[in-house]
Amino acid sequence: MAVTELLAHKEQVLAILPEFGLSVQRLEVLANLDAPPVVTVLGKYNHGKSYLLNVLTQSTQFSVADKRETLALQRAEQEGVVWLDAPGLDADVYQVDDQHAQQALWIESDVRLVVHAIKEGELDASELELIALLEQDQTQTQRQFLMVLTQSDQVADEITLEQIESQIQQQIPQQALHVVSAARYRKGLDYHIPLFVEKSGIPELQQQINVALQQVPAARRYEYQQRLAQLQDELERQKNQCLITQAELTQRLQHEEQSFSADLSAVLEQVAVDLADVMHEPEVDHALDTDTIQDVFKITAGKLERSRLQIAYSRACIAIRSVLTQYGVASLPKDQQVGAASLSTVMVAVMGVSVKYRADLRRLFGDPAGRERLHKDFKAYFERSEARLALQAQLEQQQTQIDQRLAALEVLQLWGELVYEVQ
Ligand SMILES: Nc1nc2c(ncn2[C@@H]2O[C@H](COP(=O)(O)OP(=O)(O)O)[C@@H](O)[C@H]2O)c(=O)[nH]1
Ligand SMILES: [Mg+2]
Repeated sequence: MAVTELLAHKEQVLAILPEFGLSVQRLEVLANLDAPPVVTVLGKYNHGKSYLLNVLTQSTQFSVADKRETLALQRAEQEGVVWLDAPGLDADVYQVDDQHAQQALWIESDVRLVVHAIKEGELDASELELIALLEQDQTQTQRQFLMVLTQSDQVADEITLEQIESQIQQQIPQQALHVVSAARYRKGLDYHIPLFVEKSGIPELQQQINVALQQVPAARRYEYQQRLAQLQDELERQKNQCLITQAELTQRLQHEEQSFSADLSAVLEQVAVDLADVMHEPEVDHALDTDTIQDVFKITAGKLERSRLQIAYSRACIAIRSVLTQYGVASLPKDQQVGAASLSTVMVAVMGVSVKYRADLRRLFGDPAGRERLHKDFKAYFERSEARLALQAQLEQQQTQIDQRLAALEVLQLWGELVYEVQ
């Protein structure tokens, strides 16, 4: 039941936290409370992993050879414990069957036995790297591993053995070393020589493994909670980051709107002041004079007045346009644009194509209601300007991301309740 729930919702979590794929897979394993504990041997090939497993399981089911034998995972279940023989740790083998090794190492196993043949001397870089990872993992998740130095019978004398052992101890001071000879143990059994069995180190190792196995249920519970908490922390962190970005965007939107409004009002007021003279109704308005055919090449009072109005109007337009340009409100929204670029400007859309008469100027700029209408119209185009819409879209995107993270957090909450009743 619980495992099914995990499977049903894990994609929702993985979609947001793809880098936690391994952790989610491990959670799935841990969610299966009835699963038997899993012991895995790890180490370089030919160091005696399979042989050791055969001895520990008192069987011959793991294939032993002097060549690269174990390429795939081999598995045996015995008395409620699953034993896994992982492929060799060596770089080339590791690449071929990396999947299997990773699966065994990080996803399936509860107890790891790191096997190193003592006759090979010190641990090499790849072994040390693995041990560092395992130490880190153990600290974080309480998942255990044991260091097993095998084939002790292959070392010439006791002094050499101790020398190598102390060298290795210096390399990994935190770890207890379990020195064993699986061959000696087997010989002891086969030929009924108890001293060989005793001296093989295998009974002590078995005991240590048993201790580790007894701790598995508690360790699993701890690991489950740890991993869940880690995912939760990451989701919370991301959600909070989105909230901060969202607040910043909202503030920016508000700030820009206020400052656009203020600048626009200021320029419209200034235009009204600048045009006051021109808008003032004279006793005789020559602008209204109609010119006759004889006046074509003459400078008339009507022409002079009309050009005065037009120049004043142009100045007003330039002042307003500079504010629009400053806020990126030069062109119409895409859906309103027409073929002629000049007609696609916000100025033309709001002001009309031309203004010739004093009454027009008064209507547009002189009357507070006229200025208010201009303000409203320009503001509407401001709200639909490209930069503004992009900001709005960003804001919505943040909300989507927040919602996704909240939903994933609910899934995790459920995982906690379903499996170990994590609060
Ligand atoms: N003398 C001796 N040989 C061993 C011992 N353990 C393994 N071997 C031999 O070492 C070789 C490699 O062992 P194997 O278990 O296949 O190594 P793996 O590749 O790590 O699984 C085989 O020939 C085994 O017989 C041991 O304790 N003593
Ligand atoms: Mg093997």
